[in-house]
Amino acid sequence: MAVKEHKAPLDAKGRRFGIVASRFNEIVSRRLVEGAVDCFVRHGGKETDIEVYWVHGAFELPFMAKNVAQSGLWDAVLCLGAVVRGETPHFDYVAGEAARGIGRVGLETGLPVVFGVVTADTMEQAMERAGAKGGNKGWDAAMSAIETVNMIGTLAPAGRRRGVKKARA
Ligand code: INI
Repeated sequence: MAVKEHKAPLDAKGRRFGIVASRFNEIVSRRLVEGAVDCFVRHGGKETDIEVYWVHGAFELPFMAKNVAQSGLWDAVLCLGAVVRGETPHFDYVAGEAARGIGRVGLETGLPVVFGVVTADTMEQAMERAGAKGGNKGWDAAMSAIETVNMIGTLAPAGRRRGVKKARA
């Protein structure tokens, strides 16, 4: 096949990530943050190039993520939290708004803004998805951010992409 494919290097060296995490179900969120930082460092990033902004709950993630993205300080923003159905009569609203809002922030700001929110039926399930062995959604979110940031780097300058001729000097 002659089609050119792009695969981004999974290298976090020199990158800066802002994490927005929710204090609601903090026991889960903390483990997600740890997973994300672990992934970032294992791929060449430095702990001093990652900072965490805590908000009340998952519903507040998109709002804070937008502000963090617009600060110009970060290459990507990770949104981490946990919404547990068993304890949340309005589970669908909180989880739905968080997912929709986080997606929108990425599109509006042009920065990779990744969804690392665990949605689970029980606290036990949520903890499993924030674990060390059986997978950690914070780790996955960091992987996705590293890959997306580096994929952006594979693009040609905007002028060339759109077929716009370079202005003569
Ligand atoms: N926020 C969460 O992050 N997880 C939850 O499980 C949850 N529950 O159970 O309600 C939750 N609620 C708070 C919500 O995110 C907002 O902070 C709150 O409604 C104020 O806007």
